[in-house]
Amino acid sequence: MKYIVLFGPPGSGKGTQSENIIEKYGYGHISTGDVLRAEMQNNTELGKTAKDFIEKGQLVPDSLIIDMLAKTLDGFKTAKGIIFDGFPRTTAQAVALKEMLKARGGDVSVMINLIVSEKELVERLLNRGKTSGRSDDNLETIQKRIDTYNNQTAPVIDYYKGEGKLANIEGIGTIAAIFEKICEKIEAV
Ligand code: B4P
Repeated sequence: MKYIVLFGPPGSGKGTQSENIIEKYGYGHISTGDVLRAEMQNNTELGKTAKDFIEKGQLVPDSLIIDMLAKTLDGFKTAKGIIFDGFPRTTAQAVALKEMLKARGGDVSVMINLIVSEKELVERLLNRGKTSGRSDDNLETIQKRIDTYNNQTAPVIDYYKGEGKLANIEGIGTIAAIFEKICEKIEAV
């Protein structure tokens, strides 16, 4: 089974490109952001806790995310591949993912890192905010999310570089052109 980590700052196109990957390859999809938003919508205990962090542009604590991911992963035993969208977001999450996959006899196949300038990220997210209804798509929270990414999430790049799994992709251009580059990386592993 291929395990693909789709990585990048907020607004880099992880969710957008995940949809294309699912359509072309039929892979299972785990988006920690989508799962958290569903929990928030259903007003569960996890959702209530997550809301406080998400609205401040902060990460939800590792222990909650890792638990949630382990449960979701069990639902994909027969998939040809799995895309991790928005996970891992800390080095501790990356280490936990390695352990979870090892227990299943697997490992991350490739980590695709979408590189997008901060100016473009802010523009995209403000634009998405006009229709998304997401409480974190406003200028103040977007800036905090980008800071959180730089401080806590960007170190994950070095982790996968060390594992020999890093594949950088320029994330600016048409969605179709970026998708083509992503496919090349997926098919190479
Ligand atoms: P996520 O749901 O993962 O969302 P994201 O990073 O904001 O967006 P993504 O990169 O998927 O952008 P998209 O494709 O939509 O996270 C939300 C929050 O949940 C986090 O801030 C955090 O608090 C919490 N969370 C999630 N996972 C966590 C974890 N593992 N640990 C702790 N906390 C966690 O693209 C954005 C916009 O750009 C769209 O409007 C799209 O149409 C547009 N776009 C995409 N590609 C484009 C292109 N090539 N050109 C022009 N526009 C493009």
